[in-house]
Amino acid sequence: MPDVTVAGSASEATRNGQPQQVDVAVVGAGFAGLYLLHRLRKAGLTAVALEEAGDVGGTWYWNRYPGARCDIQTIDYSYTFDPELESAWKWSEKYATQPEILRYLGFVADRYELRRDIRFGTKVTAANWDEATERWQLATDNGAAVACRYYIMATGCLSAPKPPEIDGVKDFKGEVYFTGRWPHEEVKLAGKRVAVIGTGSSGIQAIPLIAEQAAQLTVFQRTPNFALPAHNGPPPADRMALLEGDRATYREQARWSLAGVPWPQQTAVSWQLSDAERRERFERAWAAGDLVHILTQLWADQGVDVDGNALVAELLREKIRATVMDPETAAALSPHDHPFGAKRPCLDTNYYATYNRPNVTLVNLRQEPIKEITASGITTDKRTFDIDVIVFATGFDAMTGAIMAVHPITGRGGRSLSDVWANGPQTYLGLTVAGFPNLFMITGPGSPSVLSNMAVSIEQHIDWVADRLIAMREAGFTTVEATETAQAGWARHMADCATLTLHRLANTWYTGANVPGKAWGVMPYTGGVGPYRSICNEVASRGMLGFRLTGPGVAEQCNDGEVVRLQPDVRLVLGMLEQMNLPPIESLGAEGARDFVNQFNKARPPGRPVGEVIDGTLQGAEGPLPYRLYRPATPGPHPIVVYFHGGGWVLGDEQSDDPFCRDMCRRSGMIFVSVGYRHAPEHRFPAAAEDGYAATCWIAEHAAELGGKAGPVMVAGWSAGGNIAAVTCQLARDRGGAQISGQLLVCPVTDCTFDRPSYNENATGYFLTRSLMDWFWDSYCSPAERTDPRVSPLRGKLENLPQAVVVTCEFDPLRDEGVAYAEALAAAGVPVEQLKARGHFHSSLTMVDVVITGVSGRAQMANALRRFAGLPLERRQGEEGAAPGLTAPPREIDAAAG
Ligand code: N01
Repeated sequence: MPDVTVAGSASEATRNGQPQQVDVAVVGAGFAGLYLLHRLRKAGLTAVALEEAGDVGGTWYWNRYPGARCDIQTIDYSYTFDPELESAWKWSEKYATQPEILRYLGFVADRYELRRDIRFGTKVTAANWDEATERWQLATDNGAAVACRYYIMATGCLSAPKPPEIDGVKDFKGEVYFTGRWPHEEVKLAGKRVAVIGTGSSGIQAIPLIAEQAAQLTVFQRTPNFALPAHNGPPPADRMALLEGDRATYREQARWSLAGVPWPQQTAVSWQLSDAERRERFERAWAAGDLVHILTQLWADQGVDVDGNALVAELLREKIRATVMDPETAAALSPHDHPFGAKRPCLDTNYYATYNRPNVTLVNLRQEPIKEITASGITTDKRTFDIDVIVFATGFDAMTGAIMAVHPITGRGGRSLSDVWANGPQTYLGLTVAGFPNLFMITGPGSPSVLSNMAVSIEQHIDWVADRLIAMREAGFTTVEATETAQAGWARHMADCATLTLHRLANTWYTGANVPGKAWGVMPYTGGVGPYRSICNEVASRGMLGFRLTGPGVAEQCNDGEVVRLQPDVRLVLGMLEQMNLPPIESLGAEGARDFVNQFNKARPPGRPVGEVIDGTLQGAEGPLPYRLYRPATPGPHPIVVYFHGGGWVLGDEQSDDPFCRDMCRRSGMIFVSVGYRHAPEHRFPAAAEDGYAATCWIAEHAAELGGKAGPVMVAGWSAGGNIAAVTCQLARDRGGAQISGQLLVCPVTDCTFDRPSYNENATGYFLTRSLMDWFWDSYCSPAERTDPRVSPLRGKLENLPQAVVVTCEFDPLRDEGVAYAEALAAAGVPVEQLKARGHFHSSLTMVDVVITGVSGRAQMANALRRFAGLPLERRQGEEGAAPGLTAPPREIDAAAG
């Protein structure tokens, strides 16, 4: 039962001078508010929506400027909760106009009789959590106050217009319009001198139509934006066929996609495609006129890699140059200051061609900033423009503006949301805020929202919230509140996701940079709609993880914790592996396991091109061994790194870490020689160790022949290869050569005991299991042999070893023995740097182009190698700063290392 069974009507409440009592108060009657009312009603909860506007529509009520349309195809930008609603409405265009979308929302409001629970012309002016009654008290500017158990902000992400921050706006005597608050009556621009300030989506949609009416249009542009033609018309036949062929599957795919529109995921990365293939894909995307298409269908690295992105950005600039006749104007319209997609790109109709009209002038504010607005026009620091009408298309205080417009929102202990968010929004799942019980935000900061098809994200949020309210009612809970731990964990996960994409490289409204004084940070969740949905589902299925629930007569429930501790791409990889339901590798036997690894490796993306790859043979401890050499494209001779692959002394070969070797060769500018050492169980201990040592000596002796620099070599290895690299350093010290200048040990095996905590914490679920390690050890050596430093280097003498970098991953059984080795090296006076990869698993750093969050870690490793070789350090754009999840070396280890 709802806790307040009688929903006092507003008029009744006003008459009594009492607040209107409801279970749920909703702010806003746009896309979100309407569906929310419908769902709450179906759940038997009493609700009222408070809406400042005179009718439903939200952003579509206010944004009536010429050219206003959606920029997600309308068949996708629709409600999907009711198949009958879907068949009752037909969109006339691929991208519907604002009036048609507003009609649709009116149609929905009528169909479900929603208006009777909406108080129009009513602004919520303050919201206060009353601890005594455990209810929110809302003040309004029109009619009765509202008291409710749950307070839900359905206020939209782009609904609080941003003031233009230009001196003199109030002095202007002509007409002034804001795209975000366009008048209902017709605005007559014919014969007038019009200025448009702002070239975001609103400006870009409005400018071509204003140019057709105005005598003279002057566009004041601060930052050029990427736009591509919408090619509007009827809904495209191919997408309609997909939808109508199997509507339920289409909608479900949208819900689990990255952006909320079903498109397949691209796997080919830019450098795997020829120029002609890339151009062909680009032209197809250009012709499609679809933002989601061009943002997701070109090549897999366009949104995550600066080089992959630069290719599409240049193709877009080429289109601008081809359309705009005046080269200076074309140059001014060409964006260079942000990666494509990092700032919201636009869909246009004749935007660039509009600048070829004789009545249109572009003013580049980067060259001549606006000094002031005067009574009769606009003055830059070079010229004065006489103007009759100014249109401000200057955007919004996005994501937080409309939430904070209700002020104050006071939570537990009288804390105000504006104080809590002073340094940027803090949320759990973008839905809730610690300290603000029973407050929900639909598509709030921290959720996919504006980086997705809003219709899909809105439905997901509302379904999740409504389902939780129903479950709470059934269990007798009356309050729900995010914990600080969960919220802090979400902030970390948000930051990890943001590091994956290029949004962090642009100053945009996504990051709050468009509003002076606003805290900077990527506000929407960049991890994708499908992953986000699975996380929300996980929170619910794990007993409302990260929430505290209370109620009269029921025991408090608080299942505290962080819902995502893995790096976002690691989570996806492990999820995919789990779905494959693979048999344990150790159950396959050595041959079966090798076949499996070979098949697995064949399916992964090939490594990046390097200058040259040569296969050869070198002399091992007891005979010839294969090697593969990777040479950088830069002029040599290069320093040499002897590399040992992973595989538990049983699996892999000199080619099995191919993408990693290529990547490290490119980044470090060094030759990598990957050694095919002998494997167990055919060749047991100490075959691999002795081969490692012999191969290192051979490579050092043949450095010049291999095209390398004479002098010391370096050694590197991953997993069991890290073990061989560490052992090789000890043997080289004890046997008088080869000369080794540094060792890079990535998740190395260093000791034979399984009793460190990481072996228990990460025993299963992270691919390298405890049981697999058991099998590896059994295959390689007998229990009696295991304490020999040639397989447990931690038990060896550690003084006078080459300087080292030891990399460990949080979710790896081998983590603690790696840390122990680094600490022991440091204690023995060896200079050592530790890199601890937070949220990563054993294979993270070698899964090049799959685990993208490993990039910065590899950049740091490459720099360490360069340091070993006495070369200057390298920095690439987009990889600066702290590595995602990689902490800097603990200072005490550095200090101990002297
Ligand atoms: O706002 P914006 P918008 N002096 O912030 C400039 C959605 N939307 O309303 O980039 C001079 O993008 C500012 O310059 P700069 C869509 O998600 C969707 O256009 O800050 N210029 C920028 O050029 C979109 O992204 C549709 O340097 C000033 C412009 O004003 C979001 O809403 C349609 C200035 C603002 O661009 C916002 O779009 C419309 C100043 N003081 C909007 N202040 C659809 O198609 C700001 N600018 C669905």
